[in-house]
Amino acid sequence: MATYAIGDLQGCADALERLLSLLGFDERHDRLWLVGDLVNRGPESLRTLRRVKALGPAASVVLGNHDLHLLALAAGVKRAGSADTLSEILDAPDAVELIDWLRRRPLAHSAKVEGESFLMVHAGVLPQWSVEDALSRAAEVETVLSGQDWRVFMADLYGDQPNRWDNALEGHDRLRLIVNSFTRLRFCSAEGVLDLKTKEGAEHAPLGYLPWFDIPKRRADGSTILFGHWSTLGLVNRPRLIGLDTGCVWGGALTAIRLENRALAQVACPQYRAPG
Ligand SMILES: [Mn+2]
Repeated sequence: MATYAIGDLQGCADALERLLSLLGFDERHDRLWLVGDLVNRGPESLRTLRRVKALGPAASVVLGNHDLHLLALAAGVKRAGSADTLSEILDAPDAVELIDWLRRRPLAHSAKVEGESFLMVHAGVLPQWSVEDALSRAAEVETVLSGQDWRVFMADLYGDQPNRWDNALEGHDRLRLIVNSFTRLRFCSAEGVLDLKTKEGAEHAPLGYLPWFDIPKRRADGSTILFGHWSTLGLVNRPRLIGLDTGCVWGGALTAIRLENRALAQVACPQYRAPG
């Protein structure tokens, strides 16, 4: 049995199949961890979503910002942008099942693999949060998103404020900051103020900000954190940190890492260009 973590798919179903073949992945024995952003921008979001859902308990998935965007479109609280490639999902005969499955995925996933503790999120973990804090805050959102009133929650999800964690935050402000931290974070200050504007690599940190994982005395550093979302950062493979977004949909590569021994596997991906 092997446990493989794979970076942002963004609808690149062909790359996923090629990578699974390269790994010799066997869903009866092996496990797949996916860092989120299963869909959007790429060519085959519907095929990708169906494939991952069909893996059942063999796949552990956390939600990314593009997955949430799909949920917002399905909830009718946002309109598709020109670069979105999600209409085939919304128009599919199994759209309801796919959306209901997706909104029941977590924001954070933790497990031990051969004695090592791993925590998987899409983008980042605020430096003020321990692993236990992160899991309990993720659970607050998961309860709402998997419940009856998830569309109401989606309608109030978007925005960049508040931009700093405070345990006294309540209601949708609290949930919005939790979601932004897990699914959009790249840079923050030592005090935990989020910068949600800068999308370039680590050398482009705004003054007073650092990549979230380089903030000194980060409280969740007892677990190895797996994340994606940051394609301009490229592959990160440090003692307690693994970043897996290697820009598959942008003509980069799709990367897998075997958690038992950190063996890497990659397939090259053609840059997707939308027709027309
Ligand atoms: Mn993302």
